[in-house]
Amino acid sequence: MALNNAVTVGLIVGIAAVIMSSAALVMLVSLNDKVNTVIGHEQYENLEVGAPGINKNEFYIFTQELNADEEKIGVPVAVFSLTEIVVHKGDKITIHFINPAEEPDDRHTFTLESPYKMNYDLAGGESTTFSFTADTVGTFTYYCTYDLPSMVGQLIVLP
Ligand SMILES: [Cu+2]
Repeated sequence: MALNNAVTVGLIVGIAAVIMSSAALVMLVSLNDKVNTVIGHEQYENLEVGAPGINKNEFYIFTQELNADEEKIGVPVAVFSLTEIVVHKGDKITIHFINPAEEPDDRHTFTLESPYKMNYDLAGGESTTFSFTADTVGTFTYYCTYDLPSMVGQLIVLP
């Protein structure tokens, strides 16, 4: 009889333990889901990782003539070294625009239509630095007036 009682108590304790650990597991899983949701959301909305030694919203753009036969290919073979600039509305952007060509005749421009209307025209060997505020959200193509349609990049202004 004493043995039976002990077995019964043991069984009850065992069942209770299983129920409690299941409940704990369910709570843990749901908590984990919540944490993942929060982390996932923050990663999507806010996570930005820079690189050592660079200032936020400061960009270096070089012009480059690719080693290719322009006549044969049929389009200009010059490019911008940086073809995508992603910023947020209200950011003050600084661009260092550099034309490292040996020949002064190898001109390139950094040009944007309205609302960011600008046109910086550099001879080979010249460089310039300019700043502006990203006050309009959207995607804006910057281009070189001498090397369309191929010498382009995109300024992307997020909300
Ligand atoms: Cu160009």
